[in-house]
Amino acid sequence: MKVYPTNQIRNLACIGHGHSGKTQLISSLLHLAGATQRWGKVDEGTTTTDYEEDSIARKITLNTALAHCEWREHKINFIDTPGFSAFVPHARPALRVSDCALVVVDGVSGVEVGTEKTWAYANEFITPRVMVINKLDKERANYGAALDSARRTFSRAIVPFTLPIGQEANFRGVVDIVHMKAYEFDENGKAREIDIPATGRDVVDKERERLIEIIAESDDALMEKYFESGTLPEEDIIPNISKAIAASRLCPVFAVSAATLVGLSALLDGIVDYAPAPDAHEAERGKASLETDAEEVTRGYHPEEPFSAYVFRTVADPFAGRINVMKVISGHVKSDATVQNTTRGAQERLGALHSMQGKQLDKIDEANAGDIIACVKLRETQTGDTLSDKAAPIVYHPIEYPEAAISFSIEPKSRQDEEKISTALHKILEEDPSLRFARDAQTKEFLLSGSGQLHVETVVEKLKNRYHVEVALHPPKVPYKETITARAEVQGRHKKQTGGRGQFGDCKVVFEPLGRGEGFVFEDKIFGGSVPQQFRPAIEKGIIEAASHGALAGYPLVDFKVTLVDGSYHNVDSDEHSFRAAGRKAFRNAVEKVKPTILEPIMHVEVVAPVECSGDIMGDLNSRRGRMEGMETSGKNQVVKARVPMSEMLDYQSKLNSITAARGSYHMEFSHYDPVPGQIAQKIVEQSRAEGRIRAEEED
Ligand SMILES: Nc1nc2c(ncn2[C@@H]2O[C@H](COP(=O)(O)OP(=O)(O)OP(=O)(O)O)[C@@H](O)[C@H]2O)c(=O)[nH]1
Ligand SMILES: [Mg+2]
Repeated sequence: MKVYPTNQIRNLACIGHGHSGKTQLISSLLHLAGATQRWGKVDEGTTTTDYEEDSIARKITLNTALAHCEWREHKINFIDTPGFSAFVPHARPALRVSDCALVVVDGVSGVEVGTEKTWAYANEFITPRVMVINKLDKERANYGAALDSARRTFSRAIVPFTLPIGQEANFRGVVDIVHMKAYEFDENGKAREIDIPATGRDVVDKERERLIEIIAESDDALMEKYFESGTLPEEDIIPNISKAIAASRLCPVFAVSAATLVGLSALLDGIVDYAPAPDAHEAERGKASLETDAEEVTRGYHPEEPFSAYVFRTVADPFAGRINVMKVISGHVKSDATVQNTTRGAQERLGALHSMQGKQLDKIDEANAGDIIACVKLRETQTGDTLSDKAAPIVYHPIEYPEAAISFSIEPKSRQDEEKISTALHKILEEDPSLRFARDAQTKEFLLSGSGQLHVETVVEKLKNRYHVEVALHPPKVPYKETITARAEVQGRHKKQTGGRGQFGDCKVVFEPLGRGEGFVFEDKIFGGSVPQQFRPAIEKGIIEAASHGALAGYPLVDFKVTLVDGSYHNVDSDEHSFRAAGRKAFRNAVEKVKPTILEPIMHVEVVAPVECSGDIMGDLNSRRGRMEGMETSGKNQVVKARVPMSEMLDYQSKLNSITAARGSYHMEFSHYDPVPGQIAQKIVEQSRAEGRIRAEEED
C-alpha cells in the first residue's frame, strides 16, 4: 500500500443517532471509491465495519471499527461509531483521534438525542464537523426540515454545501453551492454535470449568501471587501472554507443517500477539499513522563518530529490475537520499529504495521504523522497508552470513561464456565474499557457493570458465542450491613465439663456504637490479671467472628467498639478456644441490649435528561426514598443529583427510559451507608430468614 503524506490524510469519526445510516454510509463510500470488492449492506450483514457476529445479528454497531479508501490521491480513514445509547460512549475515543467528525443525520427524523449526545462529545474534543443528511431517498425525507432542526439545535453556522435535486424516490442529484454546479448521479453513483434547475434557485442563492457571510465574518479584510461589493470572489471563498471548518466556525452539510449513492461523490470531494488534514491541528500536549511534576511537552503533526502515537482502541481478534489501533500523532514509523510504551514503561517491538479495513488487516511498511495504524500482539500495550520515541518521551493523557451506570451479578452456569470466565472477561474488558468487572467482597458475587442493560447483555452473548462461557444475569445483591445503636455491658462465659479436661473462659465487655465507616475497634482495659494476656486476643477474635454473621439478618456488623474490662480464668481448663467461645457468647448476650439495626448502601445518583422531564424524574426519585441534592442546567438538559438507596435503584434504567422516552441517562456510585427505616428492615430480616442467611444459635 501507498504511504500518504500527512496533508493527504483525512481522519473522520462517523457519529450520530442510532440507525441514521453511519455504517451504511461508510460502506457505500468505500464501494464508490473502489476500496471494496462488493457493496456491503447493513441489511444483508455484509458491511465492512459491522463485522462482528452480534453486530450483524442486531444490525447495530456495538463498538468502533475502522475503514479507509483513497479518493483523489488522499487516504480517508473512517471510524464508524455506535449511535445506540448504551454504546454511544465509544464515540469518544474515536473523536479523540479524528481531525473531523462526520455527523450523520437521518433525513426523515432530523436531529435526535444521539445526534445531540455525540455533538456534545465532539465539543469535548473541539472536533471540527462536517454534516450529512442521509436517507433522502426515503418516503417523508425532508432536507429543509432536517437542516432546520440542526440549525435550531446547534448553530446557524451550519450551511448546506449541496442541496438536493428531487425528493424521496425521485432524489437524483445535488446542487453544489460553493462552485455553483449541479450533478445527477447514475445507479453506480457516478456524477454527470447538469444545469442548475430553475426551481429552488432562490434557496440556492440564499444559502450561498449565508456561506459568503460566514466566510467574511472570519477576517476583517474580507469583511471590508464584503461590505464594499456585497459579495466575495471565489478565490476568497474556497481557501477560507477549510480554515473556517477547522476553527469550528462553519459546519458544511451534504445531501446524500447511502442507499442509492446519490450525492456521495460530492461528499468525498468535500472531505478532500475542506475537511481539516491532521496537521491543521494544534500541536498535541503531553507530559515528558508519568511523574506528577513532569514538564509539559508538545508534538506537532509532522513527520520530522520524534515518533509518538496514541492507542485508542484494542480489538481481541479470534485469529490474529490482540490488535492495538493507534493514531500516529508525530513523526514517522516503519515496521519492526522498537518504541517505548511511556504509559507502562515498557519497550515494544511493533512488528508489521497494518491499515484496518473492518476486520481485515492490510500490511503497510510505514506510516506518517496523522495516519491511523494497527499493530498485532504487542506485549503490554492497552487502550489509552502512548507509544513514543524512547529518546524523546511523551505521555498523552488517556481518555477517561464515565463510571458504569448499571451493575448485574453474573453467575456461571457450570464449574467449567466458572474456570473460563476470568480469562474471557479479561479479553472483553481490554476491548471495552467502559465495562467494569469485580468480585464483591461481601456478597461474593461477580459484578459486571456497563453503561446500560443492553451493554451488559451483549457481553453475556459475547461470552457465549466467542468464548463458550455461559452465565446467567441477575440484579446484584444489596450488600447490607448491620450496626448497633446502644451501649451495653455484658458478660460472656463459656464453661464445659466433659470428662477429662474442661473448658473455661469468661469475659466482661462493653459494646458501644461508633460513627459510620469507623469499622471495628477493640480496646483492652483490664486491670491486673483477671484474664492472662495471652488469651485476650482470642476474645477479640470470637467477637469478630460472631459479628461477621450479624445480629439481625445475617449481614456483617460494623461500626462498633468493644472494650474488655474484666473476666476470669481457670488454671487448667482455660485455653484459647474457650476464650474465643466466651467472646462469641458475649456478642450473643449483647445482641438484645445494643439495639442492632440494618445499614443499607446509599448511592450518589446523577440523572441527565431534557429539562421538561425534571419534574417526573424528581417525583420518581422521591418515591424511591431519594434525597435531592441539587440541579444544574447543561444545555437543553437538566442534571438532577440525588442520594438514593441502592435497593431502590435496581430497576431504574427501564423507568428512566419510560419517563424520558429514552432521552435520559444516569450513572451512580457508592456514597455511604445509612440505617434502613424500621418497616423495611423488618422485610429484610424476613427475606434473610427465607434465604437461610440467619444462622441458628451455634453450639460451642
Ligand atoms: N432508504 C435508506 N435506508 C438507509 C440509508 N442509509 C441507511 N439506511 C438503512 O438504515 C438502517 C440503519 O443503517 P445503519 O448504517 O446500520 O445505521 P447506523 O447509524 O450505523 O446505526 P447504529 O450503528 O446503530 O448507530 C439500515 O437498515 C440501512 O439499510 C439510506 O440512505 N436510505
Ligand atoms: Mg452503525
